[in-house]
Amino acid sequence: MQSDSPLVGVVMGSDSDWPVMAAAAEALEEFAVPYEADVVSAHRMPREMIAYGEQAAERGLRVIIAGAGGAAHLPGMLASVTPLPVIGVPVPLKYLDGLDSLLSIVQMPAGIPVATVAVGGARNAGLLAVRILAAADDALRERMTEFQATLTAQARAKGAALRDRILGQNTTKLIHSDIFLVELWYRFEYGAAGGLFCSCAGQAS
Ligand code: RP5
Repeated sequence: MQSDSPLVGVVMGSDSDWPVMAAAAEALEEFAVPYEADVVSAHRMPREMIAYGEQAAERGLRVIIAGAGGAAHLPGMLASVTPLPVIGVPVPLKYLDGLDSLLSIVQMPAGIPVATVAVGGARNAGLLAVRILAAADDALRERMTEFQATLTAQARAKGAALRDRILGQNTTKLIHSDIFLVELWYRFEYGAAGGLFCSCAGQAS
């Protein structure tokens, strides 16, 4: 939930990043982790961006999720002025499919880490922030473990459904090939008339 005492700051270079970044906020809400969301542009409001990074820890934030597109300097610049863990989300723009954003965020120099998720991977950024907080919070870690168990159950159910579907197709193929063999035998035993009877019977079934 958006909170007066947020633990996670979800920031982005522009409100146009929100359709991607909203998934990070949703993940935090699923785990009832208080967060704040805002636009903090590295290029258009650099002084405010630096102030945000410098004050984040003393304001009570514990993790920053920063998303940006194109020349995406926001996550790295925030990481350079805060001791908090920063998770970078490469936001894909109209050109270059987000590769520009990814490379701008991921290629940090030694000493200033940014944990970069996949292009458009804001949900994982939210889940990673939950895991970071959960490392020192038993109840939150328990919820993460339960969440992971639901993913396992879903994946198993998908496998079972797929196996059923394939089994169903193979059974149908077997039934068709059995009908074909019976028809061949009828033709052999009774000639064309028998074969005609069997074809009709096969179609009727
Ligand atoms: C980046 O420029 C922002 O993070 C956004 O992805 C991109 C475009 O911003 P707008 O022109 O839509 O404001 O800094």
